[in-house]
Amino acid sequence: MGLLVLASSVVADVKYTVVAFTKNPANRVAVQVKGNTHYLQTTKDLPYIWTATVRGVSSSNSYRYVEFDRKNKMVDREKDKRYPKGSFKTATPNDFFGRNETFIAVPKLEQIYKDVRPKPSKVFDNRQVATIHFNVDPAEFDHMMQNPRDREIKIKANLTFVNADLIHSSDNVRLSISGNSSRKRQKVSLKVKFPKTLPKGDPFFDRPILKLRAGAADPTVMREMLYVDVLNAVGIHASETSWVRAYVNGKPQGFFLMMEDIEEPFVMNTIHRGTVTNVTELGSLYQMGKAEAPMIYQGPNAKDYKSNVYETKVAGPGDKDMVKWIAFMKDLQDFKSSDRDAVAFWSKRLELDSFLRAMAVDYLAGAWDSFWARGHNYFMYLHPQTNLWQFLPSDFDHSFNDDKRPNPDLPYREWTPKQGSQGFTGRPLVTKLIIENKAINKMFETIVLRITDRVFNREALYPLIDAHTKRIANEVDWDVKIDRSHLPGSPFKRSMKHFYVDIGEDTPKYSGGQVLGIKPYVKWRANYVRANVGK
Ligand SMILES: *[C@@H]1O[C@H](CO)[C@@H](O)[C@H](O)[C@H]1NC(C)=O
Ligand SMILES: *[C@@H]1O[C@H](CO)[C@@H](O)[C@H](O)[C@H]1NC(C)=O
Ligand SMILES: *[C@@H]1O[C@H](CO)[C@@H](O)[C@H](O)[C@H]1NC(C)=O
Ligand SMILES: CC(=O)N[C@H]1CO[C@H](CO)[C@@H](O)[C@@H]1O
Repeated sequence: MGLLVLASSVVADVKYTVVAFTKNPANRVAVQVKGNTHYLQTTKDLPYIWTATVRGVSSSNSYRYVEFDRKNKMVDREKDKRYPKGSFKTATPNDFFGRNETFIAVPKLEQIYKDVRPKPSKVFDNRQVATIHFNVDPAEFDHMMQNPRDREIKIKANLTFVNADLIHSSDNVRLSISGNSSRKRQKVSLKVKFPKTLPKGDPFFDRPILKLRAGAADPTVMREMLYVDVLNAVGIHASETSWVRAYVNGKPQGFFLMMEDIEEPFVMNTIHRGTVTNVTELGSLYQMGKAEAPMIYQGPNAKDYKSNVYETKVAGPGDKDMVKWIAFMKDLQDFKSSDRDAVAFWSKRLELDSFLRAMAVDYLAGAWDSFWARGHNYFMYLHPQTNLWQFLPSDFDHSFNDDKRPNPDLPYREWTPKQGSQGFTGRPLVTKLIIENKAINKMFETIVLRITDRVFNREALYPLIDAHTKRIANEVDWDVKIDRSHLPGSPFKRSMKHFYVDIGEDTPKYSGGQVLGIKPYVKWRANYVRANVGK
């Protein structure tokens, strides 16, 4: 046996590939393996991707990357060795300099409702951190970054996306700043739109409109990822999510959460699973989130509604001037919560069960900037085949005890703000169905308890939170050290202390009031729900 291993390792060659942004453009990267140092090569087009095939080594040899200056003096050396553990044979994955764990295993949550995820895309994989590099005109980019509130600024960029298995370049993507309140901060979110998105033949693995979410309001940068993990486990359509470190013209831009934006390609590929490729076959899609969007009927005409509340993204067949959406709100207005046929009534209009699951997660995760509490951050899609509305949640950074809210002991009935409280106009889809109708309330409580028993609890979520923590800690550490002092907006004052405090600890004691961090929040909310819901 030993002889065999020896024989195979003697004849093997290994190709090493690492992404490295050297301290100086004249510097070179090398790999140290079996006591020897071998220089890696790069190309003019992709000067940060380094490769070399080394003879006479095997995948069982540990290795490490180093950086030399032009006088062959070593100026950097990876702190940690890389122990491949037989995970590749003749070529390393695309490694990243200074990060020895190219993959970190992430536990899977139990799939407790039907999995509605699309076919996995090569781009989204939360076991790894991808690198995105943008080549831009420096003056154009600077102009955009200095004017984050100007929504008209969109620049061209040439992009290269590198993850462990893939190197993909696209020229002439459209780059802009995205978000609303986050535009006030030094670290802004970005939007990337690939050219020729529609119809088929899209250049980025069917995910052509992406956001790089800065997480400027979330010191853990993890809340949205966790929220999507939970949505996936309970069978709600959600944007795919991946970690990325971004560079612009060779300089660090920051650590982001890359998410697909909810636009036509999302509906085609995620909801219709690629069976629809022509926009004309889509149903109606409405976006809500810029102002409180309570789904309250105010009249039969589009002009009866403020223009920024319900935004038509796609007008499906037979829909114009919001007629289909207004009809839904009218039905909601006419519905009496004492109706004994409520389930049948709503099952003809709404994907009722998935709406209830989305609301269960909204309440459990305490998403205080989402539909239930604020009327924000959701879409409604009228599926053209079933003719049912689908509730699609989006934007989850204000969740999991963000800003120390809500109190874990808050009953779900109080998650709807009271009439008359600051600007609140009501939430009939929640109050009439979930709170007041007996049959639907029973369905909702059953769902909340099922999710709490199997997914939203300490046992299931702590290992996942720990894996994400391990995965991103050194990326966050890199991010918080980036100098953003030349940018407008409120300073990005962060440290690793904020990161760990906001993730929080497994506190043994708690007796009402506020908790600090994602972990204790999950634990105490699950305990609260188990002790109080359905009793
Ligand atoms: C990365 O480095 C750490 C610390 O030296 C080590 O424990 C770990 O096994 C290394 N991981 C890999 C994949 O080599
Ligand atoms: C992007 O690539 C095109 C070639 O496809 C080139 O003409 C252009 O100069 C590049 N832009 C930048 C900013 O590098
Ligand atoms: C999309 O469908 C419309 C209506 O059927 C048709 O006119 C159009 O050519 C189609 N577009 C593509 C790109 O197939
Ligand atoms: C910073 C920023 O652009 N905020 C805007 C968010 O959206 C509201 C409503 O459209 C605007 O009033 C804010 O100026």
